Amino acid sequence: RTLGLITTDLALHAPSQIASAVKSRAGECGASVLISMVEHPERCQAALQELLAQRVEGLLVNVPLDDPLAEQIRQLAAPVPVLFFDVSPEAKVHRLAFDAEQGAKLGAEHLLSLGHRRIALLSGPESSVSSRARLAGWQARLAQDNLVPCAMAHGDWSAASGYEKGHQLLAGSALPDAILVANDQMALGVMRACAEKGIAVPGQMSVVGFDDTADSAWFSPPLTTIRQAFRVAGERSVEWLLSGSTDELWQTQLPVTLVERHSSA
Ligand code: IPT
Repeated sequence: RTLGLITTDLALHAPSQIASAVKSRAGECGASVLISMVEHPERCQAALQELLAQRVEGLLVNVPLDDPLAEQIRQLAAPVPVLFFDVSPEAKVHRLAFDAEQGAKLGAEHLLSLGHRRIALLSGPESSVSSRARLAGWQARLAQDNLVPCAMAHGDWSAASGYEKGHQLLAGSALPDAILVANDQMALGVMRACAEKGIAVPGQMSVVGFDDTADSAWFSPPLTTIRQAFRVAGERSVEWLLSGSTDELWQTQLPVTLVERHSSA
């Protein structure tokens, strides 16, 4: 049995950990996985055609896609079922996704409970569905306490962009108390920027990430973050595709949790 995975850049930690989980669970089930990596969402159709030509019997798509493109891919693939990881809850497609709103809320509430009020946001790319959902979640939670972010920037998920945008957020005369970062790789870059400016984490600045990828416990200091259980997502997705009951619309939200380590105080 053969499945297909269309994924965004595997050099990023989260997609590579999802791909790894998909591969191992499929292997345990005696299935193989053909992986196609796309640099741009518009390349998904071509990747889809290639995988269909190789007779995959189910497809996983981990590329941030707006609703119309996701629905188009579902139609092009039919009758082969397609499960999406990174689409909005409104898309009429099979979806297995983490609760971005809850994750954002947990991160913001953690900082608020520590007494922080000057909170800066480092969001992901505006083109990403999940990045927009995390940003909206942060803003909504801050607004509940009548707060607005003291500064804001967008990175591209990479540590390099976290470093560059981190320096931007730290450039003003009044420093933030804390920074909410949309993923752990960017948080790594932010902590490097803090170190270069002699700003102590967590003494002078709290940093909270999002993902809890395998390396995040080894950052210095170990990163406080929102855990998305990538292994569980990979496993559940494969199990569903191989279950043979993929006719009914399947939309599952996976919970996220706050992992308190030492980058926040
Ligand atoms: C999302 C990650 O949180 C982020 O760090 C980045 O790697 C992004 O993927 C790449 O698209 S997780 C996704 C399943 C929403």
